Amino acid sequence: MPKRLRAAAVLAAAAVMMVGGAVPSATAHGNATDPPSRNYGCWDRWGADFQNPAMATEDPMCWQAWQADTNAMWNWNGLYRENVAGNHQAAIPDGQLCSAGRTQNGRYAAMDAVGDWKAVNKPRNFTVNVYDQALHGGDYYRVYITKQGFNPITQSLKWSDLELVASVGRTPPQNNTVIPVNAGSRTGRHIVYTIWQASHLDQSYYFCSDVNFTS
Ligand SMILES: [Cu+2]
Repeated sequence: MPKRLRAAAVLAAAAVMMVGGAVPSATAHGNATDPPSRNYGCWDRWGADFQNPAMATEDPMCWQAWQADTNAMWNWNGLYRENVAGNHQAAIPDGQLCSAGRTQNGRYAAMDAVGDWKAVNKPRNFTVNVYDQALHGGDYYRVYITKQGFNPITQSLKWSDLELVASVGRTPPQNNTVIPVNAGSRTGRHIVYTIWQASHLDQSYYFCSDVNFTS
């Protein structure tokens, strides 16, 4: 959608919210912005140029995601499930971790595609930034990283591939929650998997971020 139309759509959504008195959580949530999750990264890199055919070769995993469902990027802040009651592993089957179990009628299913997603370089000590656009706050945040030996370019992500490396408890509403993470002795390509349990209701977010550990 051209930028002008996107702005109009945002205004229209805002008008509906004001008329209906709906809570902002209906349209504004959040995502992991650094290291960027798959759908946030694709929106950030290509949102203003998503029909550029160069994406097919420069950023093929984003290309397949845009072809599959542009709404996964326009709704970059909506990758969540509700009423999971903390049973994340029961709610999300192996192979569907990056789409939150094909949540929202499969809108984010392309995030589960196995391949060479763009990865950002990180040192072993780094931070995960979760952008809480809607100021939900958090009951907790949990950060997992794939075990050394897992190859995100060729393997589908399972729960058993992950190790918990950081967790944060109750967090007041704030736009950016910065979580320090130590990746241990990991090297090379990995997936950082972040769960954000929002506080305003039982709303759980799941983010796959592709990284390359360089030190
Ligand atoms: Cu929300």
